[in-house]
Formats: sequence, C-alpha cells, structure tokens
Amino acid sequence: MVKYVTTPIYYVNDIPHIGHAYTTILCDMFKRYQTIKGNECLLLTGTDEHGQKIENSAKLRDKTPKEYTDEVSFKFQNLWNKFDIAYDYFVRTTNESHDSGVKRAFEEMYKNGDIYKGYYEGHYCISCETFFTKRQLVDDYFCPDCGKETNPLKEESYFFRLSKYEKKLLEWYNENPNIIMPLHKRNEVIKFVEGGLSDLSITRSGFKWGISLPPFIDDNKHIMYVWLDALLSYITPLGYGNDIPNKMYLFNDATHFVGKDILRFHAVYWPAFLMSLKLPLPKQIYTHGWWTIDGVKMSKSIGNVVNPDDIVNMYGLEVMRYFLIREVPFGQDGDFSHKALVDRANSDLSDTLGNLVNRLLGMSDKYFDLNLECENFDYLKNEIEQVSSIIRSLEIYMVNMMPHRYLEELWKIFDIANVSITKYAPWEMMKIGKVDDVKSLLVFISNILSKGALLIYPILPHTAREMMKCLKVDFSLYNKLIENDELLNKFTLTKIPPLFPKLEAQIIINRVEEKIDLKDEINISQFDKIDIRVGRIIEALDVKDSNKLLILKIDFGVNIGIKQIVSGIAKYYSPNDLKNILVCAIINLKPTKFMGILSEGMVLSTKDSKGMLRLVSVCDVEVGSKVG
Ligand code: ME8
Repeated sequence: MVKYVTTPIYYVNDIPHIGHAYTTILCDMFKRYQTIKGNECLLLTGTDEHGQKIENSAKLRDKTPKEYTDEVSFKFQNLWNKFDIAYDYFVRTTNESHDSGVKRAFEEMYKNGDIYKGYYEGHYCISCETFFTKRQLVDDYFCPDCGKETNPLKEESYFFRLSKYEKKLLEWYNENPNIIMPLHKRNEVIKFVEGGLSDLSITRSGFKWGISLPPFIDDNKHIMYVWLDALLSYITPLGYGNDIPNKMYLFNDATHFVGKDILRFHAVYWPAFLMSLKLPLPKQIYTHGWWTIDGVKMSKSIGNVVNPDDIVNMYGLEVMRYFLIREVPFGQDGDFSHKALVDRANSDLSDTLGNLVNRLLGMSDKYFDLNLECENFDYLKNEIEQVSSIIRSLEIYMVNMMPHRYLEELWKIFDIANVSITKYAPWEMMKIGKVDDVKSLLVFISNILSKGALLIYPILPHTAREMMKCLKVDFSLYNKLIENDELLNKFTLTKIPPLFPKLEAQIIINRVEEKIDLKDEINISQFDKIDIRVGRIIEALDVKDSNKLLILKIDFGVNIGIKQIVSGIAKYYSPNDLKNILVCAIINLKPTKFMGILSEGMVLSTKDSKGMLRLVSVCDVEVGSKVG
C-alpha cells in the first residue's frame, strides 16, 4: 500500500523557525526510509493561512491578508526547496480547491446531523485560535497552552457534535494501541477524552479572514474555524470535495507528524471529523517535543528565535539534519545550542565518519590504486558478525520512531571499522607482506561504508549519495547488502572531497553574533505603534532553574507605574549590578509568560565588541519619558 505522511501545515504569521524545520525533516526522513525499503510514500506539507492571528499580522505590516500570506507561504516553500525536502504536495489553505473541499466537508457533517447552531461563551486565545473556559485559564486570564493573554467572548457559533464521538474515540485508541506515539502522549489523550468532550465551536464571527460557510446554509455572518479548515488540508489536495484528480486512497495509510502542542487537534478532533465524514482514520500520529534555545523557550521578544536557513548557511544542511535527529530522543524536548551542534558534528560526523572515509581512500590509493578485491574475510569473522547484528537491530528503532537510537546504533558500525584499522594496523601488515589481509580489511571497510551509506540515506541523503559515488554502489544493492546481509568482494573507489571538515566552534559562534540581520522596511505609523519608555530598575531577581533569565521590576513613573519584565540577561548581569539603572523598554508588548513568570514588556539591549550583551541605558532623564 502507498504510504502518506504529513507535516503540520505551518501558520504564516511568521517566518520558518527551527521547530518547523525539525518536523519537516522528520517527515522527509520518514519518506526516504520508506523509499529505500521499497515502499512508495508521498509527503504533504503546506501553509495554514486563515484566522485572526494572520489577519492581525498582515494589518501590522500594512498588507492585505492575501499579499501577506503569499509572501510568507513562498518563504516556506522556498526554504523546503532549498533544504531538498522531498515533498509531493504543498497545500495552501487559501487555494480554491481547498476552499471547496472544506465547504463540502461542512455540508457532509451537517447532513450527518453532526453540526448545529448555538452560542459560545468563553475566553479566546488568538495565538492558539482556541476557546477556553474560565476554569482552564491560568490566573483567570492567561492561555493554558501558550501563556498569552485571552479575551472574553460570547458569540453565536456552529458546533460540531464532538461529544457524540467520545466513546468511539476511546474504542479506537484501545483497539489501536500504537497509533499515538510516544505512548505517554497516548495516555494524555485518553485521559483528556475520558474527562468528557464538549461539542466544538467550528465557526467564528468576529473577523473575516477565513473560509465562508457553504451556500446551502445561507449564513454569511460566520466563517470556518481555522482548525477545521487546517485539518482538512490533509485531504483536499487528494481531491476531497473538489475536482483535483482523486487520490483519496492515499489516506488509507496516513501518518501525521505533529508537535506536542497540537496533538489534541490531531488525536481527538481530527479523527472525530473523519468519523463524521465516514473516512479512514490515520494509521499513525507521531508527536515530537519542543526545541528550546540555550535552555529558554524560543520567543521573538527575547530575540532568540533560531532561523534554520542561517544554521544551514553556517554549518550545512546535513549537519543540521543530523544534529536535530541525533541530539534529542523523539518525543522529548531538546535544547538547541551552537556549541552542542558543533561538538556533535565534530565527534560523529568529522571524527568518526569523515575520518573513516579518508582513511579508506588514503590507504586504498597508496597501496592498491583504489582497486580493491579480496578472496575471503576469514580473520574478520567477529567484526563481520558484530556489524550484521547491529544492522539487524536497526529496523525496530525506526518502527518505534526512535531515530536518535537508530543513528546511535548505526554509528557503531563505523566505530567497528575505525577500531579494526587501529587493531590490525594495515601499514604494519604491508611491511611484512600480508597484502591479501590488507585487501580483505579494506574491502570489509568498503562494505561497512556501503551499508552505512544506504542506512544513513533517510537522515543524510546528500552524504549517502557522496559515499555511494565514492564506493560505486547504488540503491539497487539494498536487498543484497542490507536485507540479505551479503558482502561484496570487489570495489573500485573514486576520490571525493573530505565529507565533514571540522567546525571551529569559536569562529562559528562569533560569526553568529556578527551576522547582520536587516529587517523589512516599515513606515512611521508602524514605528509609532511601539511605545518605548525610560524606566528605573528598582529590583532584579534570579529565576529559579534558569541561568539565562532575570526578573526586572521597573518603575516607569506615576502614569505608567511599575512593570515586571523578564529578560534573558542573566549571563551578562548579576541582579546587584542592575539596581537603579535607567533603561529603555517597550511597554506595550502583549504580556506573556516565561517559565510561568509574567513579563509585561521588553528591555532594549545590544551587544558589545566582545559579543557581551549590554542594556541600552540613558542618563539624566525622567522615568516615563518617551523614546522615539
Ligand atoms: O500549529 N520546537 O502551526 P505552527 C519544535 N497551523 N516544534 C515547534 C516549536 C519548537 N520550538 N514551535 C512550534 C500550527 N513547533 C497549525 C498546524 S496542522 C493541520 C495545523 C511546531 O506554525 C509545533 O509543535 O504554529 C507544530 O507542530 C508546528 O511547529 C507548526 O506550528
């Protein structure tokens, strides 16, 4: 059966970040793994372009939603092209075919008695495009998912009878225990559903940027809820409800990759919608964790959002892919740091793999003019057995979505090759005329690298191809070398440039700091929206469990009062240095939370010539004075 794998479709309210790259690379890895196993697999990605958040982002930039979404959607598509993501579908929720598919689904659910009109009263989080009850809020005010401010709202709405599907969903989880992975995430979902499902509001009326309801319902006050719209993007490109050639059969074997924050939408709402539409349910929902940056949540106000394009320009695509997949167990949160990336690349990619290829090429060239052939591998029996047993163990790690373990184990075959070079010292064997034994060793190492190239292909496709070019092997050998565990006894090697030259951590990290990141042009009215004031720090406090953040209490004078701002400056200032300093801060940023602590603005800072962060400070100015 043909497999179908999907990334979430990304909101276009901002440019792609490392979290988006992570999910997309995981899906690309999944597809490539299926491909080398001989299974056809199609990959869908795309952009989620409706909703209030996007409408607001466009307004902020003085653009129409369409102009703005076109611009950001192309940025995503260009980036995935540059990253050589093997996607087959790039869906945009502003496509006409998607629009008609969503309308058809609404009509179908309505006909099946699953949609009715009522009133919704609750608190709405624009950032998550989700309603919450007062009970679910943090401190009666903040979104339980993202920590941002919510707005009270009562509005007429159409509802989907989610409650009707409670029992069916629980049966589905029970009958298919491995659908939601990792398993602890499955348990969270089951608990949520067992807690009782309320019907789901699936239309909105306070804004216009969304798909209108189907004509039969004759109600233009409402537009579709962005999550109903977005989830259906997994099937509209397959021809659901529109005139695109019908490939709905692909949905018989669908795998979704999602971040932990959007699991509920995929594991509860989506299957319920599919049940209502009488369509097949997903076969697999893989849930990954979140990337933090140097231990802190990525956030524009802290200014620590990692742009994957910068990472690729600095270190190369394959290094980023390897780091993201190898560094953190799938399903857990992970920390991104330049140092960790450089260390990982240098030890695994340069020292172990790159060096092995170099050693093989060096010796084969010197002793045998790059032509290797051997009679037998008798004295390498133990090593051969170890390599076979490692390769036999690998599949389980991919099936259980543990790609970091897959790589960890796979790297052991390269270690075996490196160790056997040191152990048998071919240069010594050459001195005493054991030419055939040296040939056997080099052919054995060529076999390890050939098998390795095929097996790293899903994660490092370009490196795999380079290695195959060097070894003159290709994908048609997969069955022979991997499934049947055979060895080739002849190789004609081709020299290739060193695979992973060592990265110099300090140079790279300085380059990161130096990068000039010019922003898009804005006009004066956009700048005028930013309220920057002078304030005096009256207290600075450490944040428990964080070596990055400080809590600053800042006095902005009688009219504005005292505000609490969380700032990522702990590495550069100790709380005692900060008392009474006059700083400049943006005070009209939406309040947010860092590590559960409310932050009501952002202090301005810059970096000195040594890359040390410095607060922007002023002298002899009244607190509360406007900066601009
Ligand atoms: O949620 N680390 O879109 P999105 C890892 N449009 N992953 C992260 C992350 C981080 N720091 N930040 C975000 C949406 N993500 C919806 C999806 S699907 C029908 C609709 C992940 O652009 C996040 O977990 O906000 C999610 O899986 C994905 O990026 C898209 O987030």
